Amino acid sequence: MSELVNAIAELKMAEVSELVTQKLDAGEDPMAILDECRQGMDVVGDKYKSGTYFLSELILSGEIFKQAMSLIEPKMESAAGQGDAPTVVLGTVKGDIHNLGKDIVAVLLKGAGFKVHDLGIDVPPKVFVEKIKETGATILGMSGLVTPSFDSMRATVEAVTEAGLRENLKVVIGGGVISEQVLRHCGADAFTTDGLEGVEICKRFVEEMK
Ligand code: B12
Repeated sequence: MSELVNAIAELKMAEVSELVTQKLDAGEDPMAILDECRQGMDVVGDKYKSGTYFLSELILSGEIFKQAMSLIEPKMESAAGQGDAPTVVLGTVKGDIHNLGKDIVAVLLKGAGFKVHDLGIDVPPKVFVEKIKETGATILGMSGLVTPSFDSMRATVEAVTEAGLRENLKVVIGGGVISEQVLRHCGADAFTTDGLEGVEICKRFVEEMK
């Protein structure tokens, strides 16, 4: 386990900031630093699952991650490259309040030239539908980290279909717990557990829709 992964896993806020700053100053790839932070969060998640950590530690880990992100984010926008691309409606689905991963994806997509409408967290299907109608978005990105979010994603895809919008819309879902099985369950077009891959998927969508 790297020093940074360990510092996050051990919830050492000051040490995390110090290590991230050192790495950025040394010219390390911001995405690689982000990935280490993400690995640290996975360890926190495992500790929570096994009963070593409780909700308070989970909350603290979120704050530590946010602080690390505030240092990494300014360096990230150019990491995904520039380009011309259409509108993405993005949000964390109903019943889920995890926003850290979604926020990263928003930054990466913007960096890649996409216009992003971020609806925030706990977003009901009809709010996604309204925003897609309003903006004419051709890509829908949904984030979900808890099991109940799978049904919300499915309900959102159904709502979009009922509104007659599905034909001209590509749907990508993401989040640490998302899998091929979830993809099939909710009827999306692609899934990922990695933000940069999410950007590549959206770029692919653009090519496919041409
Ligand atoms: C931090 C955290 C919290 C924080 C969130 C703070 C915040 N502001 O987001 C708080 C404390 C609020 C929280 C609450 C809860 N949490 Co929580 N949490 C976590 C933890 C430790 C880290 C999540 C995280 O931010 N990771 C870092 C980000 C960067 O990674 P990411 O989200 O995967 O995002 C990346 C990719 O997946 C992708 N991506 C993400 N979204 C999208 C979307 C698109 C469109 C694309 C293309 C890509 C993409 O890009 C990102 C960058 O690479 C995870 C453990 C884990 N291993 O994930 C548990 C975890 C997700 N939580 C869990 C649980 C159970 C809960 C609670 C139910 C706890 C409780 N008893 O109340 C509540 C849920 C409340 C709710 N209704 O949503 C479980 C979920 C288990 C399950 N399968 O249901 C986990 C897995 C922990 C565990 N192992 O048990 N949590």
